[in-house]
Amino acid sequence: MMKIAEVFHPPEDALWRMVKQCGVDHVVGSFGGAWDKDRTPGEAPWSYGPLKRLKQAYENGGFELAVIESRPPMNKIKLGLPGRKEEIENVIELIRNMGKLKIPVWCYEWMAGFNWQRTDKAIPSRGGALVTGFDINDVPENSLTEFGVVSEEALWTNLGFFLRKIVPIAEEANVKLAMHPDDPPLSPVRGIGRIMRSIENYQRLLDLVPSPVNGIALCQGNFTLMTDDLPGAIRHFGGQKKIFFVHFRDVKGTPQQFVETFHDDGQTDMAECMRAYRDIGYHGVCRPDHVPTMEGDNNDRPGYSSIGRLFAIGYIKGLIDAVYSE
Ligand SMILES: [Mn+2]
Repeated sequence: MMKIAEVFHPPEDALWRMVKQCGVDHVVGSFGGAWDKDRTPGEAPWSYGPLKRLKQAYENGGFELAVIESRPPMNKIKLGLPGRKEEIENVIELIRNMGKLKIPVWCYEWMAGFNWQRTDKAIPSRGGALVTGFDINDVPENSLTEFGVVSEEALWTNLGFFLRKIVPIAEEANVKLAMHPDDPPLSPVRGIGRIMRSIENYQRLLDLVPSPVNGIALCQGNFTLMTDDLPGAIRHFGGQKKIFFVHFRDVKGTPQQFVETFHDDGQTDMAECMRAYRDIGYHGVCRPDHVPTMEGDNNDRPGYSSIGRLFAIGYIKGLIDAVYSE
């Protein structure tokens, strides 16, 4: 059965307890932060000690660590720049330590230069709740980054190089590699190619280095912009046993122009998605991912409002109960 997780980092706070009160028992972990008083200067957060203490901190709060969604620096790997060898060594250390600690899934992504992009992070939605959005017309034309123009083929080449190094390590450690899509799923953005942006390209990823550990973080907000048939895509990849992690969320619009939405207010048939996860036998976790900022919360972290998360958890719990009892 699909399980719900939330993402936060130690130390335990009110959000942890609210999420626990909603009946959530799993967490998506992120490392770093000043909470770890035992970390020695120069000790990487992905080394064994800090990772073990991270897992323990979550367990002390009543949460099982299901996924790591942090990454060591990887930009040189993605761009094929000098120094990528050291970056790959860090990823190898992370994967091996996750294996030792039995943390089953690592969520990574292939967005070079910069991560998710929005052109507005305070768009009024239902009842005045605030959501983020993207409009290609609001991206300045001369907005190249310091990395200049980066081709999609270069990104594929570097991804293949990376996977041929990492997949054998992940197989040995029994850690699944879950590739998160580009957000927005559009190419290029600011001169940098984006390859994790279509159903076909995801199939190419899986075929690039075939392995039971080479798979997908199915972020619905992006995948639903790639296809008119998201449930069909879930069945397509789920049939190959390639979905390792789910971001359960929705949007309205196109890759060029979209806004995020409440879970019950987007363009996707969420119930049919849940039926697809049920039918493929998905037993991993989902997390709500981006949620609207609701009354009573500030918009300091757009997409991660505490109250918005509670609505999302309740919605997903109801959907799970309904669909799995059909
Ligand atoms: Mn996502």
